[in-house]
Amino acid sequence: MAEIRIVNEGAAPMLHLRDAQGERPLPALWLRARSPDPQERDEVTGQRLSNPHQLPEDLRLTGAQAEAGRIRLSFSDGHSALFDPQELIEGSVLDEGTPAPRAWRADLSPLPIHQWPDLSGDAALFAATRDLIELGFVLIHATPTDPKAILDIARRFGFVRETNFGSYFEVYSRPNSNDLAYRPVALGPHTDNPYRTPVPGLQLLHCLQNQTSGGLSTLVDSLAVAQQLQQEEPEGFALLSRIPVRFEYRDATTQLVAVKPMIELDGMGQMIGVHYSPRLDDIPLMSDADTRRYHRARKRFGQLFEDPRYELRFKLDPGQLMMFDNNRVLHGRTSFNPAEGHRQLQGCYIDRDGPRSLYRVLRRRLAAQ
Ligand SMILES: O=C(O)CCC(=O)C(=O)O
Repeated sequence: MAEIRIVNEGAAPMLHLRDAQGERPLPALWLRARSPDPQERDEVTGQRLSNPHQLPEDLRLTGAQAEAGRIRLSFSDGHSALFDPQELIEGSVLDEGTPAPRAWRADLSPLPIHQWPDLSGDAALFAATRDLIELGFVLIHATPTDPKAILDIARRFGFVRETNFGSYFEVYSRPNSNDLAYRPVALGPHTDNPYRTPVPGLQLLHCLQNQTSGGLSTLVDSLAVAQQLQQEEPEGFALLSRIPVRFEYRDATTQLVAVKPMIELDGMGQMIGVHYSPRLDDIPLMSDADTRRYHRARKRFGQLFEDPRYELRFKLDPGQLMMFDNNRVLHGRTSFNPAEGHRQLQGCYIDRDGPRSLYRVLRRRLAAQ
């Protein structure tokens, strides 16, 4: 359990944080920038009214006293305010306030299936957003199969991201279409639209008709696959997260190009996501030896993505929808025979931050009840 302690070392008062990492002093500049004083923060938005870079570099704490569960801090620039120790503890972690991802494989059980009629209630919607954030996908059953219902479902979770394909797109087999997704061929595991900046955050695929025996949907968690790759071949993982690749899409009216590594890491080396679409990527010109090294790494990555130990495979029936984090969970489908009957899906994208915002709002609302 973390705590804040006032420590008086000689004349210079200090505030210490003690948590799982040990005990350490809280810097005066860090504290002063967090001042909750109404002169410093707008009371409605909580946003800061001044620029912290204008604080003097030699700022010091000149006073620290406990006052009815809070702490009055005074600073060498003359500022003084009451601080809530709990807020300081919470602010000591740069946490997004959402659950950590849970990597999964083919044996994931139970599947995160939610019923559309239930999702008008806060508790069920909260459970669905939590699954979406932790597992990177949810399945929603009992949805209406009328065209454009997908937009209502998308809007329950966030804001629809319109693209050159429109606010939603149709996935059914048609000759001479502008994407292989619109032919009856199998689609290996991939992320959508790596050629965009930013890449669409979440994808919804909604089944309106499926009279074929093939066309099974597949999902693979790149987090589990990347963990395995990093363990087996740390150099291969490093190459895929360092070497940029060129992704391109073009048709008569659009030409989209983005250059980025297949594995995207944040500043702290944690995986943000993957961009993986072997029908769209071009690797850079490198030496023969580096090309072979890169080839080995991407080959192993691809083998793991296609390894049945990582893949969920199921049939989407009419009224069923899958929603997944397009930067984390790869999707695909098996081939199908259009002569067996119709297979019609609709797809759309929403930004990745929508369900995360919804999760925080619902958590607040449910806690207040
Ligand atoms: O037809 C499907 O089930 C999936 C289509 C697909 O992968 C896509 O539109 O990106």
